[in-house]
Amino acid sequence: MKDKLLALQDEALKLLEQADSLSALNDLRVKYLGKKGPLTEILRGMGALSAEERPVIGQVANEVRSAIENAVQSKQEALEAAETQKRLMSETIDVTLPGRAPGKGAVHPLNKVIEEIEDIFLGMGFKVAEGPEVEQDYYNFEALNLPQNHPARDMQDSFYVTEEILMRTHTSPVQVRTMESMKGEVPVKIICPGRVYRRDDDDATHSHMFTQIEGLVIDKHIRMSDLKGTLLQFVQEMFGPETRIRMRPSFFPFTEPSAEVDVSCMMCKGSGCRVCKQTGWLEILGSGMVHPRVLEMSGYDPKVYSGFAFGMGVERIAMLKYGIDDIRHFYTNDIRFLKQFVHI
Ligand code: 2U9
Repeated sequence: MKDKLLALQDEALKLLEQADSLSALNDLRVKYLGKKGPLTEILRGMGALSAEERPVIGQVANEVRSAIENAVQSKQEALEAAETQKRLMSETIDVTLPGRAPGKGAVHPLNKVIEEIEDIFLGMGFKVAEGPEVEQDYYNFEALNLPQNHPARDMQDSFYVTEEILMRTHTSPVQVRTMESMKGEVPVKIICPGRVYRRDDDDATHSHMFTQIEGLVIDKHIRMSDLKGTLLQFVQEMFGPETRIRMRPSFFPFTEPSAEVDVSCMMCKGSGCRVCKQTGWLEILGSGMVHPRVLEMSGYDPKVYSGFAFGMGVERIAMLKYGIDDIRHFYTNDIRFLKQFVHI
């Protein structure tokens, strides 16, 4: 029986040595050490042995089992190491290959111009205020001296949501809300950037949605010269120190007196060109002294306080500054258009 066991050991160790994969190794393990294997069978048959033989054979059987188990274990480690080595070899990466750069995003040209305008006014002590795009009729019209049936409401055909709610037609309601929340405190010195909506037919220079920046200053002794000085400072920072402005009388229901503000053409410096239609001037701002009724309605006594206000269309300014010929470029997100403004 001892010889049988030793022969079994020799056979198993030889086959184990030749095993060339983990699955072949597992098959051998099951074959020699499994419940149905020859070793188990021999151990089961030990009951038939004499009392002297049993411990001797038992010990040999255990030694054979250990030898086979050890051989399986070391072969398994060797095969696993070989497999890891093979995988590492096939997975080598070339660290000298140039990397793939991820595409970089950039700020939209319209947002760049908004930020530029905000920075100029922040430098003059203004704060930025924002408000809802879906607005109440009161804040959009009523509080700005545009009562029901006022003819000026026809000037700005609007998108109504209900009879009382509409898409704001200008950012002026933000100023009204700010005045209301300041409860008569001064100074009010804010600019209000944001999207506005008007029922216009879209073309190269008109859009039913566009971006405005409006400003409002209220304090004691605010005069037209404060308005003019503020806007001159703004256009010189925006378009260059040689830029001039001129004011022409105009009308807005919320300002009195009102003025259109022209800037000297930044293309030809005022000598006349295609952009300024040979006039030397470009119309870019509306402005005026806040109407006493507007001050009063939002809690400021017009006998004590006065203020100025102005408004501009951001797309128009961006178009002039960068020579963009169609307002719709700002909204269609054509990557060929947007890429031209990555480095401005
Ligand atoms: C309050 C009081 C007064 C805001 C003003 C303008 C003149 C103006 C236009 C410029 C081009 C709009 O984008 S545009 O079409 N804006 O001409 N806006 S004064 O006046 C206000 C606002 C709020 C409480």
